[in-house]
Amino acid sequence: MSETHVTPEVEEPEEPTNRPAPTRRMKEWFSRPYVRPIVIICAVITLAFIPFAWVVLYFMNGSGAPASPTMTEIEKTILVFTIVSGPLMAITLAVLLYSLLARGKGSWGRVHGEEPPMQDSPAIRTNSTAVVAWIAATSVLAAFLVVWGMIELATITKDSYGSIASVQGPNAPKPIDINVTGQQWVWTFQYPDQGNISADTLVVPINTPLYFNVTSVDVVHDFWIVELGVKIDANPGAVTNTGVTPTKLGTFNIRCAELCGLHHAYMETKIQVVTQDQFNNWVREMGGSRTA
Ligand SMILES: [Cu+2]
Repeated sequence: MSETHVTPEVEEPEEPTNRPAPTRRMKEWFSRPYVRPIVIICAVITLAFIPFAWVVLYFMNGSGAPASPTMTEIEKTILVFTIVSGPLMAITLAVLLYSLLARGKGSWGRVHGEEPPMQDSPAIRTNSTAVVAWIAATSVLAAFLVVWGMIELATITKDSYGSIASVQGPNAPKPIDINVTGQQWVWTFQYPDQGNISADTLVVPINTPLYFNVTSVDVVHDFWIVELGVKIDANPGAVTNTGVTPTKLGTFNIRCAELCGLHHAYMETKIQVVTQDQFNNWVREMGGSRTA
């Protein structure tokens, strides 16, 4: 269809000019009537979307997060990924919205009814500048996300699994082992180092690495300490391990993050992050002994 509207000048072999062809093609492309509105819609959507990264964090922080270095890293990743995905979503939505909604004549118009199609330049599918720019931009973006993700994953793994190995020195707090058991529909916590006391609320001292041995006695559950950024499956017949160091005093949420039956939504309890003295007192009250 577009051939009928190609102006003769475009088809003519070009005289050598002082302006290179790609620049001229880009200029032509930008002068197309729909490019400007799409670019404007794109900019508006991007600017409107990016603040949502902070809205998400605001709601997460409302309940006390981040309460551990792990959660700090997770929040940073949410922020960066949301910001980076903003312009991408905007390009897609801008083209979609313009194609669906733009009507009438003028620079915002699209063709409909009996109106003749507007003058258009040649299609850009053979525009090597656009192809190379698009592939380069998306490759750089994908590479950035992969590298960022791997670095963050390594950091979080070090914070959790590696927290035991990294604690050294005479004054370093000794890590606390905690056996976590999920069953329909409660969590139970057992402290092997504190005289095997057990509780249905998790009480832990601040700034002390915790090491969780997680299992289940019936179906698959998922042990999730929301504000500390800990989440790992609880499988029957197997033990999974993770860890975290709480760095904020307070009471936070523990939930089950795996649909596990009728009362799954109510399979929740609390974690109380307290001072070392308070923790020692709690252990004594529970009839345990501080063997650590
Ligand atoms: Cu569950």
